[in-house]
Amino acid sequence: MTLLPTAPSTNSEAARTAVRGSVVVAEEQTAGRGRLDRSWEAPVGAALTFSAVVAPELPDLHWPLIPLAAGLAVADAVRRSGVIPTLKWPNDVLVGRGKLAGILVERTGSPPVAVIGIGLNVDQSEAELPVPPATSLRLAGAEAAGADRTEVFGRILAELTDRLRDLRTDPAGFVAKYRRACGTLGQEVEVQLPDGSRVRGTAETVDDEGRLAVRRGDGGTLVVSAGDVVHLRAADGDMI
Ligand code: BT5
Repeated sequence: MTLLPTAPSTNSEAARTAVRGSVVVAEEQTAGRGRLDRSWEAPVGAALTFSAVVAPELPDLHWPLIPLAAGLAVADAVRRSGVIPTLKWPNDVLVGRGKLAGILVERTGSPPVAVIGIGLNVDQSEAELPVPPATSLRLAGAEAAGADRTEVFGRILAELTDRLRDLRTDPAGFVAKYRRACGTLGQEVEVQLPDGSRVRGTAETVDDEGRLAVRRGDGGTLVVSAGDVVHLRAADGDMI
């Protein structure tokens, strides 16, 4: 494990050397990255920001399940801090409406490795969080011991190892577990596709390749492999 006081992005740092089995942790990221050129912001020392390099030994078909496995690992790890997380497809970890953790998985090298980047808000106050709705373990009511960064870090790595093993040995069982944990299913959603278009419908299921199936108003089903999902909340008009 490499612990850096500062790095532009732990994903970029981990991908530079791409040593399988390595983990790069940074106390501060100066150019933390989200998906689609978005940024990840966290104050020094209040969050967990790290990237693990793994050689998952999976068929290409199952690589899209890796981010889902990372989301599930984080959700299971933080549950033991006393908070109740839900997963928003594909891999946002929420508590209530607030985003607690973000995940960025990148594939690099030949033979390929997966760089699994995780940003988890641990000790931020309300003022230290960016918009849109975001939360931290502390704000979500984690017990003091549950919000210990070293402890949570260890739990996430252990869960991640287990979920990646599930992916290899029982991918269908893994997806079944993911479906049970995914708060998106059954919700009215709006999906923003990579080309910028938007589709509304009901999130029905996640298929064995990790894609989200959305039933549109006209009865047709759209299968989405990449995109951003907004949960539409008819009751209060709110979206997350
Ligand atoms: C993600 O992207 O959620 C993936 C974030 C991955 C960050 C980790 S940190 C370690 C590793 N090294 C990196 O450089 N990255 C990874 P996306 O779904 O695109 O969401 C990005 C959006 O989340 C931003 O546009 C903001 O709106 C919001 N955001 C930024 N920082 C946040 C935070 N600390 N908490 C909650 N939301 C945040």
